[in-house]
Amino acid sequence: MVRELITLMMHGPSFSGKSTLVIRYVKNKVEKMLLMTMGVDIFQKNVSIDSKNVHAVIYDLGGKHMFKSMWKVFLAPADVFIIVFDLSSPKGLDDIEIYVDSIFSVKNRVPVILAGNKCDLEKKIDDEKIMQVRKMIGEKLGENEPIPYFEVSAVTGKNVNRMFEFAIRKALEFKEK
Ligand SMILES: Nc1nc2c(ncn2[C@@H]2O[C@H](COP(=O)(O)OP(=O)(O)OP(=O)(O)O)[C@@H](O)[C@H]2O)c(=O)[nH]1
Ligand SMILES: [Mg+2]
Repeated sequence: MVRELITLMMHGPSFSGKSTLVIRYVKNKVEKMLLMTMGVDIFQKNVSIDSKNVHAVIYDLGGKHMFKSMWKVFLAPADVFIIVFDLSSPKGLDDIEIYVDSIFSVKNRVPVILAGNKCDLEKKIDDEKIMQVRKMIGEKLGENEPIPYFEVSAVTGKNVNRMFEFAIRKALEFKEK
């Protein structure tokens, strides 16, 4: 069976829940005892989307700034990025531009999706701030529109499958162009 290879890249601040989201999607379980990702972890999942068979390779980057020099190495093969931030932290979006700019240091046209995680907790970031970031990334991509946005929870599973499937569709479209 022919499978289309898609590379998804999880990026964004440490503690935003990237690894918890990936494990929720790939293994359908909540891993509560995770340590911070030391550099990168790589996961794989076979999925069928719109009657296409996809082999999704998911790079889960460590968000700590000490891994910054490694990001460049791993970012290159991405067909789509999911930038995750923590909705429950007032500082969740504060240094998001560091992650955004690291993408554009290796790529200039690639689908990017923004994910506000931990929507099971009290929301501490207002919609206006989120919209600003969506527009800022859209502009860097040379688009007039804000980038797509999902509010998700790795703990309850809300919107997790929807978001990953959306990302895979975007990646498939991108590769077909
Ligand atoms: N309440 C709640 N907690 C979450 C959720 N997702 C992750 N967490 C918690 O947030 C913390 C950080 O999660 P990780 O998945 O390790 O974060 P990360 O983004 O991978 O962090 P780095 O690997 O350092 O970049 C952990 O204590 C998780 O249990 C969520 O949706 N809701
Ligand atoms: Mg991690």
